[in-house]
Amino acid sequence: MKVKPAANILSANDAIASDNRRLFRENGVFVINLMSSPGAGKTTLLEETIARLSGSIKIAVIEGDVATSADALRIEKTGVPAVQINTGNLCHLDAGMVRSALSEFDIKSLDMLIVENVGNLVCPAEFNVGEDCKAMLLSAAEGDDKPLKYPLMFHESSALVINKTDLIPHTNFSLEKARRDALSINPKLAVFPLSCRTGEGLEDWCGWLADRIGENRCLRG
Ligand SMILES: Nc1nc2c(ncn2[C@@H]2O[C@H](COP(=O)(O)OP(=O)(O)O)[C@@H](O)[C@H]2O)c(=O)[nH]1
Ligand SMILES: [Mg+2]
Repeated sequence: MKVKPAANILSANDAIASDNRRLFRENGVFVINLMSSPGAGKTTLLEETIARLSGSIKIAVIEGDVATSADALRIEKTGVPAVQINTGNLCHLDAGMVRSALSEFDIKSLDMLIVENVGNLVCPAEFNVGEDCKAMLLSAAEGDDKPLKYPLMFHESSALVINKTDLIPHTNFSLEKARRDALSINPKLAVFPLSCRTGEGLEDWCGWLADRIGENRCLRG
């Protein structure tokens, strides 16, 4: 029986991720890899972000789920192109899967490609897909102990969205503890507490994204 060491799988993935990154750079598209546990609100955040940014920024979305096209259908309703990847039993998207979806888009016309990863707090952080940055969503309903229990996700991300702040009064979630613990793992994290339900805080998050896209345009001419 042949056993493939995990290190080989990761380095094979990194080689494809480098190719993806080159393609994104050549075409001037900013790519963000969005990660969270299932139900934290990734697709809702994308719907709200698209509603605020798609007037001035050309966006496309790759949706990763174990099964169904439900999330890609939700995104298509916003008017933004979306491709669904079903991973079967796999708990993350890898660079090859993202690569296989790219032919569905006119990459050159895009400012930003958002990859919504499979809902999982472990594996997505281990696989680069060629993104410029990773962002992580934690919802108030999940508990404020998650940064310390799943540190890699927080360590690898450039931004942390703390979603469902409207639910905080109904939980024992401490925004301050979640923020403090996340920053202890990664002091460079940009933290955005917000509620996709009420809209509170969404402006700051969208402003951060727009700034990243602006920097990307300058960098790539
Ligand atoms: N109360 C509340 N519910 C939210 C918020 N954001 C998302 N949800 C709900 O959380 C559930 C999961 O959202 P979804 O976007 O599908 O999560 P995903 O699995 O991470 O993509 C849905 O029922 C959403 O309506 C929020 O800010 N507040
Ligand atoms: Mg989703």
